[in-house]
Amino acid sequence: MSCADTGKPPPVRQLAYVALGANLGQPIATLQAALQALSHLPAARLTARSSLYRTAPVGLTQQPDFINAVIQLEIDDSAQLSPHTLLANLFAIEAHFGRRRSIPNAPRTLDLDLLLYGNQQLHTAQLDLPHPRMHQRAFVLAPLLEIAPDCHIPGHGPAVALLANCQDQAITRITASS
Ligand code: PH2
Ligand code: MG
Ligand code: MG
Repeated sequence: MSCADTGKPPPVRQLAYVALGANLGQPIATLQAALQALSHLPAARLTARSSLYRTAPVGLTQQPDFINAVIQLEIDDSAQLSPHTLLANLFAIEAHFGRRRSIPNAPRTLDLDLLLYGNQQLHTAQLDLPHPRMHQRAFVLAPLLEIAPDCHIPGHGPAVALLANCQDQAITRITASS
């Protein structure tokens, strides 16, 4: 039955974006398995995934290259999946893949960062939205633009213009998106 048949307004949907990163263990296999786990998140549909990228480490440079990707999630407002609950679900997947938290920017088996949740701008102890460094990182912006070419980052502007400022950061696309 369509929404028109019920007389109810169509559900309001939010798009959220999550960055995946790994540089310990078997990063490609981990990201592929993590994509499977992310496709089973409660109350969110995985609606697009970028290619995988091999990227030079940003920040702490004496560590292995990363494999990075970005996914899009579609969330019905009726699902009442708050950004904080989504974040908790992402942390549970990180833990499942053996993530241990030590110093900031340390090598990791799996990092899942909530980048955007609709146009929300939010600053709490647990979560900042948009992700506070995403606008400076080619390893986030390039895969994001692959699946959301018109993306605007609240407070920073069009992602395409922001990526142009990151040309010194080495990234290579290694697999096709699907
Ligand atoms: N994550 C970081 C710090 N530096 N560099 C690359 N290339 N990819 C990452 O995912 C990454 C990083 C902190 O989360
Ligand atoms: Mg991160
Ligand atoms: Mg993180």
